[in-house]
Amino acid sequence: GHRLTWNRYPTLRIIEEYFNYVADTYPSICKLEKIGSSSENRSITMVGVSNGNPNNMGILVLSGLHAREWIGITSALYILNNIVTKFDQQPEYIKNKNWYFIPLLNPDGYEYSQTVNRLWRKNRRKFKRCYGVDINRNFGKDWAIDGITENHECKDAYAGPFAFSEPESAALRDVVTKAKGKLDALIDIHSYGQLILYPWSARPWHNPDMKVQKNAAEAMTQAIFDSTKNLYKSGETYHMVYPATGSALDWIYASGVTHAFAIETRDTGEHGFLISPHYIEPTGKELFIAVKQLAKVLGPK
Ligand code: 0X9
Ligand code: ZN
Repeated sequence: GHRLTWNRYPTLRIIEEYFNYVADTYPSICKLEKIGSSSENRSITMVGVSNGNPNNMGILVLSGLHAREWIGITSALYILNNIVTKFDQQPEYIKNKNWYFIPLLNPDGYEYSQTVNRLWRKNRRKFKRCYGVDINRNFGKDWAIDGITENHECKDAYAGPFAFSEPESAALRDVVTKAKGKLDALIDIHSYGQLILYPWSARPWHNPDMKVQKNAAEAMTQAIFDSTKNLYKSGETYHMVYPATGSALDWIYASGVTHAFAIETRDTGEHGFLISPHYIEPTGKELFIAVKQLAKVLGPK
């Protein structure tokens, strides 16, 4: 069994227990892979979900880069749970995909946010004066190009000493590199703002696939609105949010994943990171609607 419920935010232990549960209970479609170890030596886990069809396209569902964004992590778990436990009832465009779920890339930060400082954002790398690198500034596309995030280990958006200096970003890099050519889409789930974002994050100009992404993002916001009447907006990260260097989104897109999105979940700021567990289920539901819409847009290869 497992103790994951949608009534409260899970502890790290409950998340790990849940990973083992799905792998043990659905062995014909689910596989766990340890993709790395954090600086405090916790496992970073990927759950692969596939029916083994050799023509499947690949979708990476990522979350928990930022420790305090708990509702993003539960949303990824909600999507995973719905696909796996109701696999036979899913439409063909869901079943015929290779799903790569990494619901918690930053286990050290999450544990620290759960037990010590609710608003912790970074990992827990120890430096001389302070702790932590912002994993979503540590990737090797436009790393630290603003020249601000460098060399400030006490800042909340510290980019790290060099690109991929952190075990969490290096683990994700290796997964994407290894899956090369088999990954077609990324959803990197964050909170908050109700936004569906596409590259670039660090540059003010359009990326070459912007029209394709814009259409898919608008289909996702429309699908959410149609079934929940909740409003998400879409656009390029740089313009919709603020410039963000070295993001996972930009690096994964630049490495060949055309349909690359970051989603900022509920809410729009009323409770922000401190959103009540009452919203775990409705937020999970609308994220699942977005992911289903994307899988539908991708179609079969
Ligand atoms: O600052 C960030 O990394 C993101 N916002 S957050 O509040 N979740 O920290 C920027 C928006 C998302 N952009 C990318 N993922 N590139
Ligand atoms: Zn975030």
